[in-house]
Amino acid sequence: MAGLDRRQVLMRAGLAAIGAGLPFRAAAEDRIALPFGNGARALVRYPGKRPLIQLTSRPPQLETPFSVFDEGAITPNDAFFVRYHLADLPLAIDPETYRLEIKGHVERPVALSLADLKRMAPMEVVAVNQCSGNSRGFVEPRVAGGQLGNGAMGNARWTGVSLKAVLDAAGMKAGAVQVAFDGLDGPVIPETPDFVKALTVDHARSGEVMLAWGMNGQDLPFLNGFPVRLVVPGFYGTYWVKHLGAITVLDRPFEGFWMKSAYRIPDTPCACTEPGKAPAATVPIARLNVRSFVTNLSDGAKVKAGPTSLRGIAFDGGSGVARVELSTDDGRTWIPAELGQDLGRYAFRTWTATTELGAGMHAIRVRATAKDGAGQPMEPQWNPPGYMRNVVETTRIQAA
Ligand SMILES: Nc1nc2c(c(=O)[nH]1)N[C@H]1C(S)=C(S)[C@@H](COP(=O)(O)O)O[C@H]1N2
Ligand SMILES: [Mo]
Repeated sequence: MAGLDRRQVLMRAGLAAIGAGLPFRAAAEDRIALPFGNGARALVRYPGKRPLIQLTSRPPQLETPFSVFDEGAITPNDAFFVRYHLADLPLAIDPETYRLEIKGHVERPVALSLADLKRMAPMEVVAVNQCSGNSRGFVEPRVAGGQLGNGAMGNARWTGVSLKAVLDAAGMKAGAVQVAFDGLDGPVIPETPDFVKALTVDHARSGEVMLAWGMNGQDLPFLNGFPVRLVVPGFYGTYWVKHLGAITVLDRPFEGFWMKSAYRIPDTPCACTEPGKAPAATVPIARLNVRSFVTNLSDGAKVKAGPTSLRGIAFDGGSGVARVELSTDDGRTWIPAELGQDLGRYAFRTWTATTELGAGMHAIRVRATAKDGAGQPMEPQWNPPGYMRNVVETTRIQAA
């Protein structure tokens, strides 16, 4: 393999292994149990990743072990979760010949190389990518779909160019209403609809949506969208199209399966329905709701009685975290946590608190309130696809 350095050779070999659908199965002891029925999972190691929790192997779907979120506000690239819908992954992308097409309802269709994109004015944002179905495994009554714990989320510093600048290079024509994004992955059988997502023209031109090639100061890992992915701060991961191949400006709303039929939520203020009930009307999923987690103690942990340090993370869809509070008395009283460094309104916000725990069992509840006033419900809300779970989380702890 002339012209390739050792790292590239290793990467090629790893990609070939992903393509061959190798199970990457770890030793039998490398298994964990997520805390719900049928929660037994293998921890597997993919190229460029530390051992992650495997949901499926074809396509690869990997969840971040929750302890990673206690390492800091930034989720390391090798621990970042992976989600694909389609098993035909674009393993042979050559960054030299890669082109991103901008076409459709534009004055001048263009095909930009990675070098072209990197010559444009760069921008950065720290933002949370969270799958709509994160935490679905906890939903009761249970719903169909990937039974995820809380690890289908991550927070990274994304580097790239603004989508607006790229659209301006092609010149949108009057009458454009939406912009569609197609990744280079595809279905293995032609009956499966290709993964294409769309944003409104106003959102696409907001200046916040990015074409990112960098993640935490490095190239995007292959499994997180190499060489270029969409970053839609504040919006669920489904819009963050990986391995971007084509951007198409449309003069009518996009009607493809992944917008029209999938990733839709009840058109109600809570995005919820009565458990078991189908919604009367649905809309495409959009912004993240507010969530918070304890990261340093897991459910069932044992601690020494006395002052106990707690820490964790909180985030929302872009208004920013106003406050985080803790309760040890089933939500009757709440004590404020101290917020950590502010990495921007789309980022994880770390928090710390100390509480006095006498000997015995304790249920620690954590809730965040966003700057737009939104909070978290004490009781879980339900919808048929199991999206947007944001109940106040409870961590049971034994102090002795
Ligand atoms: N090309 C492509 N992009 C995609 C997807 C996909 O299946 N193919 N899945 C989306 C979904 S549903 C999520 S949650 C995020 C996950 O991003 P990650 O794999 O980098 O964690 O990718 C999004 N982008
Ligand atoms: Mo997702």
